[in-house]
Amino acid sequence: MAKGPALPTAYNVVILDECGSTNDEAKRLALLGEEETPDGTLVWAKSQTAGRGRRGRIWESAPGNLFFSLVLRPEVPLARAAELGFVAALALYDALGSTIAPGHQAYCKWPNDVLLNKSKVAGMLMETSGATGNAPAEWVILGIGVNIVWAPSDTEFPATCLREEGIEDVDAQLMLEAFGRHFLQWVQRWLDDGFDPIRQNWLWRAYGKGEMLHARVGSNEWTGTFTDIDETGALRIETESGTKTIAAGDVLFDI
Ligand code: BT5
Repeated sequence: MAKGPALPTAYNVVILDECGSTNDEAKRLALLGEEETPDGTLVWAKSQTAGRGRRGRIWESAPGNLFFSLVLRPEVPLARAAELGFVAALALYDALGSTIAPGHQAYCKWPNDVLLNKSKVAGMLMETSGATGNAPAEWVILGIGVNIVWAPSDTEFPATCLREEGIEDVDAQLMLEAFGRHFLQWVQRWLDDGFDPIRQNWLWRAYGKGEMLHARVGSNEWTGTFTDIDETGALRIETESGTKTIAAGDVLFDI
């Protein structure tokens, strides 16, 4: 039998040879309830045939890349669930830093992408159960894709993979193991000290701080200087007509 990933026991790992979307599989399991699918259930698929991005977009998924979804059951109001995206982005950043040789530059890009040498190497899709207000989330699913061996060439924001950057000795399993370790550390920091240290650490690794960006929300677009993220993780930009705070959207840079 092939050896599974060496992940801390906090994870309950489900390995699939193939699935449509690991987020859909994780959601199906989450709905079975906490006993069957506890906090920390991690669905890893070796290949994914219907990978999804945010807002119904497609996540192009080639075998050899990493696709997994974590089922989390944090005891925080649903409104704070978005903070977990920043926690996971820090873990991904550190997973890259701890597996690849020096000489590459990683960044966090708002809201939850991770860049390698200025191109998108990882994306994240977070989905939550429907409760609102101060009720705790029933479940939060964090779906993560990391391009290891292949990246699309026709994306609006440039994409890359480890192989394209000349990194040959890191595969999907090694990246998953590194993520698993770092995520536990960052989650603990979040549980102990709240969002502020996460926010500050994320900002320190952020792509394009102090630069002009274009933020798109539906059919609206704002241009301004990226100055900050607020205490909820919303993007802050300085536009000609003042400060604009954007809770969800897409950003493009001129740099
Ligand atoms: C994301 O969406 O970046 C979220 C990606 C989440 C993928 C994981 S894989 C495991 C889990 N199961 C799933 O079904 N999904 C999650 P967004 O920010 O909306 O970016 C999507 C856009 O990125 C697309 O419209 C393309 O322009 C571009 N794109 C598509 N595939 C890509 C890839 N492999 N690498 C880089 N960019 C890609």
